[in-house]
Amino acid sequence: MIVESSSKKKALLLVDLQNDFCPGGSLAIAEGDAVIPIANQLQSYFDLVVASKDWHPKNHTSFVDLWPIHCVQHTAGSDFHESLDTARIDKIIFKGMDEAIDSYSAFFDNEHLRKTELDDYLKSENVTELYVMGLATDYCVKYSCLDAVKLGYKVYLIEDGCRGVGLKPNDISDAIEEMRNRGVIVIQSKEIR
Ligand code: VGL
Ligand code: ZN
Repeated sequence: MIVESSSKKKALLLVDLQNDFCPGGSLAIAEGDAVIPIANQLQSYFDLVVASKDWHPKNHTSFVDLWPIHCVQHTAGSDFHESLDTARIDKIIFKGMDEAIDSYSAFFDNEHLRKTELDDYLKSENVTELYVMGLATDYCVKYSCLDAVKLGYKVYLIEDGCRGVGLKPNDISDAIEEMRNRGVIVIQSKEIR
């Protein structure tokens, strides 16, 4: 007998739940900290919990004219939010370390030149379903979800577990629509039990 389904795992990906993206941080996202209790509450429903960290060198290219200085390696701004329960996190994925290339997705840099450990790690753990939440909806969450679909995962976006930057008024709703159009299943945290 082939017991295939029992080996398929579900993972929760917590995207960039770091101080600089929360109120008081240098790239503060409105209500960014409101998703932390959701992250804490959901972790026990998953076989694996993975968290990404935006992890920039201090001379990162994105600080030149795109973003304020944020998530510099080994600074308080790049730490996880203090209320985040980190005890169940199985793996931390660092991204954005190349001075010259930004990395919104937790899987690849923005030029798709380098892969992080995330895909190999999830595949080695037989993860087939990836549930994604975090910061920011219209950047790192979106690109992580789109890459995950391309890499063959069944991808769920936990909508209320995300907050966005919203440089333009429609950016957040457009991001959700784009994810949905590319096969991401949009759900609410209360549907996970
Ligand atoms: C992010 C802008 C710059 C994100 C990271 O985590 O969504 N956004 N760096
Ligand atoms: Zn960044």
